[in-house]
Amino acid sequence: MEAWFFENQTGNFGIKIRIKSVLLHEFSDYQEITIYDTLEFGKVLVLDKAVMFAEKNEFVYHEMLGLVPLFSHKNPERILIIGGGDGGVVRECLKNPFVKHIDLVEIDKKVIDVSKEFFPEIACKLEDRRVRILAEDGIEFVKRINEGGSEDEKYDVILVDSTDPVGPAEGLFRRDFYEAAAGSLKDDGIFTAQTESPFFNQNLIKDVGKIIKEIYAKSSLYCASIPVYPSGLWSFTAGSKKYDTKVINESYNNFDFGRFEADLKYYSPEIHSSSFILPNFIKEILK
Ligand code: AG3
Repeated sequence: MEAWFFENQTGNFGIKIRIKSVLLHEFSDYQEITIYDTLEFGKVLVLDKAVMFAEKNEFVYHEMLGLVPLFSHKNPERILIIGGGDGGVVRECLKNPFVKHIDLVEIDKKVIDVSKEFFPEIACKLEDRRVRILAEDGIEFVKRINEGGSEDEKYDVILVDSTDPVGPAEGLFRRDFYEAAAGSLKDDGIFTAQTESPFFNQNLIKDVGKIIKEIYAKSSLYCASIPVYPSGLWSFTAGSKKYDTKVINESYNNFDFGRFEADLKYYSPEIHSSSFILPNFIKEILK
């Protein structure tokens, strides 16, 4: 008998993926976690009925969230990732030659554990000595640093790898979080968050874009295509205190991107700059 997984991506639209088997189904303290083995995309991680990634195309999202901000920063040594317990963004950040330390603050330890077990190629760098994993609430974490953190504790780059703005991630789309995150960055820091679909989440993109523009000297939005996400087109919003995130920093002039050829399946210097070229309807959202 054929078995299918359905995600209702909006009230009126969804995707279905034919599944071979259910590898895991359980409830953590925060959410429902399901892992399917599928015919088209390999293993798929689903949180609260929303697809987080599929093995066959996770590289797009993880490379674009991890590498665009890092390669526009002169020397991103200290990185904070909020969410991202699967380790995909950690794996990408460690491709940047300057990274010395990554704090991964994931509220749901269960996501980290199941990712290590079922997605070793994504979670592969979680044990790296440069990575510290903290199973706690990212909002509380940045508030603490913002209120009492020393300069050394602050970050060069903060990345938000969250689920949709419902359930545990809701607060990660709110102004108080964005302000505390900005206060947890160094004077030339860069903030980047995944900001959902330009087709289905226009209000969210508009609201987040407005807040980020108010907080940072420079703000921008870039996109990438992710087949398993709602509408397939995905957005990332970046705020920067100093650097232009649209351009690769001069400090990488001699960096050999080719040496990652086997590893970089989406990102390249050309993709970096072209992902900021937006169709008119997205420019309109940001006006
Ligand atoms: N985080 C963003 C997933 C959002 C997808 N939304 C949906 N399917 N409705 C992915 C986490 C990967 N590290």
